[in-house]
Amino acid sequence: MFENRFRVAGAVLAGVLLLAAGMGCCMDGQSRATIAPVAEAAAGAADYGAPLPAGVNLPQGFYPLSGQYDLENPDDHYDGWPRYIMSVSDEMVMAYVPAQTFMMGGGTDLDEVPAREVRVSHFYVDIHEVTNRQFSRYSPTGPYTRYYLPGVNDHHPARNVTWVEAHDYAAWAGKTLPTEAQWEAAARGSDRRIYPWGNEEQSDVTRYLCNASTGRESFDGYQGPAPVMSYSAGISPFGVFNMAGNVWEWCADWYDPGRYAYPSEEDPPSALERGALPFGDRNYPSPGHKDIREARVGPPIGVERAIRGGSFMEPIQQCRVDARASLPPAARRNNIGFRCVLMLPPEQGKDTAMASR
Ligand SMILES: [Ca+2]
Repeated sequence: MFENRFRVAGAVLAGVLLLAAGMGCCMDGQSRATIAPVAEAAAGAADYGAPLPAGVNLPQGFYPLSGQYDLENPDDHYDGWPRYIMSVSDEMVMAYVPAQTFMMGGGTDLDEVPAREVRVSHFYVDIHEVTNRQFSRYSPTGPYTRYYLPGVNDHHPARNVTWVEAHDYAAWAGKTLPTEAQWEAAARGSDRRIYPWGNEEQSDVTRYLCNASTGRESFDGYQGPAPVMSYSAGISPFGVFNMAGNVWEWCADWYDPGRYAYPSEEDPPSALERGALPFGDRNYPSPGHKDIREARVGPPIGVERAIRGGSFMEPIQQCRVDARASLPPAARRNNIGFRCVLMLPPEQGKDTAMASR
Protein backbone atom coordinates (compact mmCIF):
# COMPACT_ATOMS: atom_id res chain seq x y z
CA MET A 1 0.00 0.00 0.00
CA PHE A 2 2.88 2.38 0.43
CA GLU A 3 4.83 1.08 -2.48
CA ASN A 4 7.04 4.08 -2.86
CA ARG A 5 7.36 5.26 0.67
CA PHE A 6 8.88 2.81 3.09
CA ARG A 7 10.06 3.83 6.45
CA VAL A 8 13.08 2.57 8.27
CA ALA A 9 12.05 2.17 11.84
CA GLY A 10 14.19 1.96 14.89
CA ALA A 11 16.81 4.44 13.85
CA VAL A 12 19.00 6.11 16.38
CA LEU A 13 17.72 9.43 15.24
CA ALA A 14 14.84 10.58 13.42
CA GLY A 15 11.50 11.95 13.01
CA VAL A 16 12.32 15.42 13.34
CA LEU A 17 11.67 17.86 16.01
CA LEU A 18 12.45 21.36 15.06
CA LEU A 19 13.79 23.15 18.03
CA ALA A 20 13.40 26.76 18.80
CA ALA A 21 14.96 29.12 16.34
CA GLY A 22 17.47 31.74 17.24
CA MET A 23 20.63 29.76 16.62
CA GLY A 24 21.99 32.60 14.57
CA CYS A 25 23.40 30.47 11.83
CA CYS A 26 22.90 29.89 8.19
CA MET A 27 24.52 28.94 4.93
CA ASP A 28 26.86 30.61 2.50
CA GLY A 29 27.59 33.94 3.98
CA GLN A 30 24.69 33.72 6.34
CA SER A 31 22.14 34.60 3.71
CA ARG A 32 19.75 31.78 4.44
CA ALA A 33 17.06 31.65 7.02
CA THR A 34 17.97 30.47 10.50
CA ILE A 35 18.58 26.75 10.59
CA ALA A 36 16.86 24.77 13.27
CA PRO A 37 18.73 21.61 14.25
CA VAL A 38 17.43 18.12 13.72
CA ALA A 39 16.82 16.70 17.16
CA GLU A 40 16.81 13.23 18.57
CA ALA A 41 13.42 11.57 18.59
CA ALA A 42 11.93 8.14 18.98
CA ALA A 43 12.31 6.71 15.50
CA GLY A 44 14.07 7.57 12.28
CA ALA A 45 12.85 7.32 8.75
CA ALA A 46 14.29 7.38 5.28
CA ASP A 47 11.97 8.48 2.51
CA TYR A 48 12.76 5.89 -0.15
CA GLY A 49 10.28 7.29 -2.63
CA ALA A 50 11.03 10.98 -2.48
CA PRO A 51 11.23 12.41 -6.00
CA LEU A 52 14.62 13.96 -6.65
CA PRO A 53 15.04 16.57 -9.38
CA ALA A 54 17.26 16.01 -12.39
CA GLY A 55 20.94 16.25 -11.51
CA VAL A 56 20.42 15.31 -7.87
CA ASN A 57 21.56 11.74 -7.46
CA LEU A 58 22.08 10.13 -4.08
CA PRO A 59 24.02 6.86 -3.90
CA GLN A 60 22.13 3.70 -3.03
CA GLY A 61 21.57 3.53 0.71
CA PHE A 62 21.12 7.28 1.14
CA TYR A 63 17.68 8.89 1.05
CA PRO A 64 16.04 12.16 2.05
CA LEU A 65 15.01 12.32 5.67
CA SER A 66 11.32 11.51 5.82
CA GLY A 67 9.11 14.53 6.26
CA GLN A 68 12.01 16.91 5.72
CA TYR A 69 12.22 17.14 1.98
CA ASP A 70 9.72 19.36 0.23
CA LEU A 71 10.96 20.95 -2.97
CA GLU A 72 8.46 23.74 -2.43
CA ASN A 73 10.19 24.64 0.82
CA PRO A 74 13.53 26.41 0.21
CA ASP A 75 14.66 25.57 3.74
CA ASP A 76 14.52 21.84 2.94
CA HIS A 77 17.05 21.77 0.15
CA TYR A 78 19.88 23.51 -1.69
CA ASP A 79 19.36 23.50 -5.45
CA GLY A 80 17.44 20.25 -4.99
CA TRP A 81 19.93 18.56 -2.66
CA PRO A 82 18.11 17.59 0.55
CA ARG A 83 19.41 19.44 3.60
CA TYR A 84 19.15 16.23 5.60
CA ILE A 85 19.43 12.65 4.41
CA MET A 86 19.39 9.28 6.13
CA SER A 87 22.27 6.84 5.77
CA VAL A 88 20.46 3.52 6.01
CA SER A 89 23.54 1.38 6.76
CA ASP A 90 24.29 3.07 10.07
CA GLU A 91 20.99 4.90 10.61
CA MET A 92 22.69 8.26 10.64
CA VAL A 93 21.22 11.61 9.71
CA MET A 94 23.59 13.56 7.48
CA ALA A 95 23.61 17.28 6.64
CA TYR A 96 24.39 18.86 3.29
CA VAL A 97 27.45 21.09 2.99
CA PRO A 98 27.37 23.03 -0.28
CA ALA A 99 30.42 23.54 -2.48
CA GLN A 100 32.21 26.59 -1.24
CA THR A 101 35.46 28.44 -0.95
CA PHE A 102 36.37 29.15 2.62
CA MET A 103 39.33 30.42 4.61
CA MET A 104 40.99 27.41 6.21
CA GLY A 105 43.24 27.90 9.20
CA GLY A 106 44.27 31.24 10.58
CA GLY A 107 44.19 30.33 14.24
CA THR A 108 46.69 30.93 16.99
CA ASP A 109 49.03 27.95 16.61
CA LEU A 110 51.90 27.56 14.16
CA ASP A 111 50.33 24.60 12.37
CA GLU A 112 47.23 26.69 11.58
CA VAL A 113 48.95 29.39 9.55
CA PRO A 114 48.92 30.92 7.09
CA ALA A 115 45.18 30.93 6.50
CA ARG A 116 44.39 30.39 2.84
CA GLU A 117 41.41 29.90 0.61
CA VAL A 118 40.38 26.30 0.06
CA ARG A 119 37.71 25.13 -2.30
CA VAL A 120 35.62 22.15 -1.22
CA SER A 121 33.15 20.30 -3.38
CA HIS A 122 29.75 19.59 -1.89
CA PHE A 123 29.26 16.63 0.44
CA TYR A 124 27.15 15.30 3.28
CA VAL A 125 28.46 15.04 6.83
CA ASP A 126 27.14 13.03 9.78
CA ILE A 127 25.24 15.46 11.96
CA HIS A 128 26.78 13.95 15.08
CA GLU A 129 29.69 11.78 16.19
CA VAL A 130 29.23 8.04 15.58
CA THR A 131 27.60 6.60 18.69
CA ASN A 132 28.40 3.53 20.75
CA ARG A 133 25.24 1.88 19.51
CA GLN A 134 26.04 2.60 15.88
CA PHE A 135 29.61 1.39 16.21
CA SER A 136 28.49 -1.76 18.03
CA ARG A 137 26.49 -2.81 14.98
CA TYR A 138 29.67 -2.72 12.96
CA SER A 139 31.89 -4.13 15.67
CA PRO A 140 29.98 -5.94 18.45
CA THR A 141 33.16 -6.50 20.45
CA GLY A 142 36.45 -4.73 20.79
CA PRO A 143 38.37 -2.42 23.07
CA TYR A 144 35.93 0.41 22.54
CA THR A 145 33.33 -1.54 24.55
CA ARG A 146 35.31 -0.61 27.63
CA TYR A 147 33.41 2.65 27.48
CA TYR A 148 30.11 1.26 26.20
CA LEU A 149 27.34 0.35 28.57
CA PRO A 150 24.43 -0.79 26.34
CA GLY A 151 21.21 0.88 27.30
CA VAL A 152 23.08 3.43 29.40
CA ASN A 153 25.24 5.36 26.97
CA ASP A 154 23.96 4.15 23.59
CA HIS A 155 23.89 7.72 22.35
CA HIS A 156 27.29 8.72 23.64
CA PRO A 157 30.12 8.92 21.11
CA ALA A 158 32.08 5.75 20.35
CA ARG A 159 35.62 6.31 21.62
CA ASN A 160 38.70 4.26 22.25
CA VAL A 161 38.52 3.65 18.47
CA THR A 162 41.67 3.68 16.32
CA TRP A 163 41.96 5.58 13.05
CA VAL A 164 42.02 2.27 11.21
CA GLU A 165 38.79 1.14 12.87
CA ALA A 166 37.15 4.50 12.13
CA HIS A 167 38.31 4.29 8.52
CA ASP A 168 36.95 0.76 8.18
CA TYR A 169 33.64 1.71 9.77
CA ALA A 170 33.29 4.54 7.26
CA ALA A 171 33.91 2.13 4.38
CA TRP A 172 31.38 -0.30 5.83
CA ALA A 173 28.81 2.50 5.97
CA GLY A 174 29.51 3.53 2.36
CA LYS A 175 31.28 6.71 3.43
CA THR A 176 34.74 8.08 4.13
CA LEU A 177 36.39 9.93 6.96
CA PRO A 178 36.39 13.70 6.31
CA THR A 179 39.51 15.39 5.04
CA GLU A 180 40.68 18.17 7.32
CA ALA A 181 39.34 20.68 4.80
CA GLN A 182 35.94 19.03 4.71
CA TRP A 183 35.83 18.83 8.48
CA GLU A 184 36.70 22.50 8.88
CA ALA A 185 34.26 23.63 6.17
CA ALA A 186 31.45 21.69 7.86
CA ALA A 187 32.40 23.20 11.22
CA ARG A 188 32.73 26.86 10.29
CA GLY A 189 31.40 27.65 6.82
CA SER A 190 32.77 30.62 4.95
CA ASP A 191 32.71 33.47 7.46
CA ARG A 192 35.96 32.64 9.34
CA ARG A 193 34.20 32.04 12.62
CA ILE A 194 36.30 30.62 15.44
CA TYR A 195 33.74 28.18 16.80
CA PRO A 196 30.86 26.35 15.11
CA TRP A 197 28.37 28.75 16.65
CA GLY A 198 30.32 31.97 16.09
CA ASN A 199 33.12 33.73 17.93
CA GLU A 200 31.99 33.88 21.53
CA GLU A 201 33.59 31.67 24.15
CA GLN A 202 31.86 29.85 26.92
CA SER A 203 30.86 32.09 29.78
CA ASP A 204 28.36 32.00 32.57
CA VAL A 205 25.82 33.07 29.98
CA THR A 206 26.90 30.77 27.15
CA ARG A 207 27.96 27.77 29.16
CA TYR A 208 25.95 25.24 27.13
CA LEU A 209 27.58 25.80 23.75
CA CYS A 210 29.81 22.74 23.85
CA ASN A 211 31.40 20.07 26.01
CA ALA A 212 34.91 21.30 26.80
CA SER A 213 37.04 21.16 29.92
CA THR A 214 36.10 24.18 31.95
CA GLY A 215 37.87 23.49 35.22
CA ARG A 216 34.51 23.91 36.88
CA GLU A 217 32.60 20.80 37.74
CA SER A 218 29.74 20.15 35.34
CA PHE A 219 29.84 23.77 34.23
CA ASP A 220 28.63 22.72 30.79
CA GLY A 221 26.48 19.89 32.07
CA TYR A 222 28.95 17.01 31.67
CA GLN A 223 32.31 16.02 33.07
CA GLY A 224 32.78 13.18 30.59
CA PRO A 225 31.32 12.78 27.11
CA ALA A 226 27.79 13.97 26.45
CA PRO A 227 25.11 12.40 24.24
CA VAL A 228 25.98 13.22 20.64
CA MET A 229 23.09 15.59 20.05
CA SER A 230 23.66 17.70 23.10
CA TYR A 231 24.39 21.43 22.83
CA SER A 232 21.97 22.40 20.10
CA ALA A 233 22.93 26.04 20.74
CA GLY A 234 26.42 25.19 19.48
CA ILE A 235 25.62 23.63 16.11
CA SER A 236 27.63 24.57 13.03
CA PRO A 237 26.27 26.70 10.17
CA PHE A 238 25.06 23.47 8.58
CA GLY A 239 23.24 22.08 11.60
CA VAL A 240 26.05 19.75 12.72
CA PHE A 241 26.46 18.89 16.41
CA ASN A 242 29.56 18.89 18.61
CA MET A 243 32.15 19.91 16.05
CA ALA A 244 33.73 21.65 19.03
CA GLY A 245 34.34 19.47 22.05
CA ASN A 246 32.82 16.24 23.32
CA VAL A 247 35.32 13.93 21.55
CA TRP A 248 38.11 14.62 19.08
CA GLU A 249 37.37 13.33 15.60
CA TRP A 250 39.69 11.38 13.33
CA CYS A 251 40.18 12.88 9.87
CA ALA A 252 41.27 11.10 6.70
CA ASP A 253 44.42 13.18 6.25
CA TRP A 254 47.92 12.51 7.39
CA TYR A 255 48.97 15.28 9.72
CA ASP A 256 51.61 17.73 8.47
CA PRO A 257 52.15 20.77 10.69
CA GLY A 258 53.72 22.69 7.79
CA ARG A 259 51.14 21.82 5.17
CA TYR A 260 49.43 25.20 5.24
CA ALA A 261 52.42 26.75 3.51
CA TYR A 262 51.47 24.85 0.36
CA PRO A 263 49.30 26.71 -2.14
CA SER A 264 46.71 23.92 -2.19
CA GLU A 265 43.33 25.29 -2.98
CA GLU A 266 40.95 22.45 -3.67
CA ASP A 267 39.97 19.55 -1.50
CA PRO A 268 39.22 16.95 -2.55
CA PRO A 269 40.46 17.44 -6.10
CA SER A 270 37.74 17.51 -8.71
CA ALA A 271 36.87 14.34 -10.57
CA LEU A 272 38.91 15.16 -13.63
CA GLU A 273 42.10 15.63 -11.65
CA ARG A 274 41.31 12.74 -9.38
CA GLY A 275 40.72 10.29 -12.19
CA ALA A 276 39.68 6.88 -11.00
CA LEU A 277 41.54 7.01 -7.72
CA PRO A 278 39.50 6.64 -4.55
CA PHE A 279 39.57 9.13 -1.72
CA GLY A 280 41.14 8.73 1.65
CA ASP A 281 44.45 7.20 2.51
CA ARG A 282 44.48 5.20 -0.71
CA ASN A 283 44.25 8.41 -2.67
CA TYR A 284 47.94 8.48 -3.46
CA PRO A 285 49.26 5.02 -4.19
CA SER A 286 52.68 6.35 -5.05
CA PRO A 287 54.61 9.62 -4.75
CA GLY A 288 54.48 9.81 -8.53
CA HIS A 289 50.96 11.23 -8.48
CA LYS A 290 52.30 14.73 -8.14
CA ASP A 291 49.56 16.59 -9.97
CA ILE A 292 46.83 15.06 -7.85
CA ARG A 293 48.76 15.56 -4.67
CA GLU A 294 49.21 19.24 -5.27
CA ALA A 295 45.51 19.75 -5.78
CA ARG A 296 44.70 18.37 -2.38
CA VAL A 297 45.21 19.93 1.01
CA GLY A 298 46.34 16.88 2.90
CA PRO A 299 49.84 15.44 2.46
CA PRO A 300 50.41 12.16 0.60
CA ILE A 301 52.31 10.43 3.36
CA GLY A 302 52.80 10.83 7.06
CA VAL A 303 53.23 9.22 10.43
CA GLU A 304 50.20 10.47 12.34
CA ARG A 305 46.60 11.15 11.38
CA ALA A 306 44.89 14.46 12.00
CA ILE A 307 42.28 14.86 14.71
CA ARG A 308 39.99 17.85 15.04
CA GLY A 309 37.63 19.63 17.40
CA GLY A 310 38.98 19.05 20.88
CA SER A 311 37.14 17.11 23.54
CA PHE A 312 35.66 17.20 27.00
CA MET A 313 39.24 17.06 28.27
CA GLU A 314 40.52 20.20 26.51
CA PRO A 315 39.88 23.86 27.33
CA ILE A 316 37.66 25.72 24.90
CA GLN A 317 40.62 27.31 23.09
CA GLN A 318 41.67 23.88 21.83
CA CYS A 319 38.16 23.25 20.55
CA ARG A 320 38.48 26.00 17.91
CA VAL A 321 37.45 24.95 14.41
CA ASP A 322 40.96 25.59 13.09
CA ALA A 323 42.86 23.89 15.92
CA ARG A 324 44.77 20.80 14.80
CA ALA A 325 46.27 17.80 16.54
CA SER A 326 47.35 14.28 15.60
CA LEU A 327 48.02 10.77 16.79
CA PRO A 328 49.37 7.55 15.28
CA PRO A 329 46.65 5.62 13.43
CA ALA A 330 46.80 2.77 15.94
CA ALA A 331 46.30 5.00 18.97
CA ARG A 332 43.28 4.56 21.23
CA ARG A 333 42.14 7.34 23.50
CA ASN A 334 39.06 7.70 25.63
CA ASN A 335 38.45 11.19 24.21
CA ILE A 336 38.72 10.43 20.47
CA GLY A 337 35.84 9.38 18.24
CA PHE A 338 34.85 10.24 14.69
CA ARG A 339 32.16 11.05 12.18
CA CYS A 340 31.92 10.32 8.44
CA VAL A 341 31.18 12.12 5.19
CA LEU A 342 29.52 11.12 1.94
CA MET A 343 31.32 12.33 -1.17
CA LEU A 344 29.14 13.52 -4.03
CA PRO A 345 29.91 13.91 -7.73
CA PRO A 346 30.93 17.47 -8.59
CA GLU A 347 28.03 19.77 -9.34
CA GLN A 348 27.76 20.73 -12.98
CA GLY A 349 28.60 24.34 -13.58
CA LYS A 350 30.25 24.71 -10.19
CA ASP A 351 33.09 22.29 -9.64
CA THR A 352 33.66 21.70 -13.34
CA ALA A 353 35.33 25.08 -13.55
CA MET A 354 37.99 23.82 -11.20
CA ALA A 355 38.34 20.59 -13.15
CA SER A 356 39.05 22.31 -16.42
CA ARG A 357 41.99 24.39 -15.27
CA1 LIG B 1 33.52 16.50 18.49
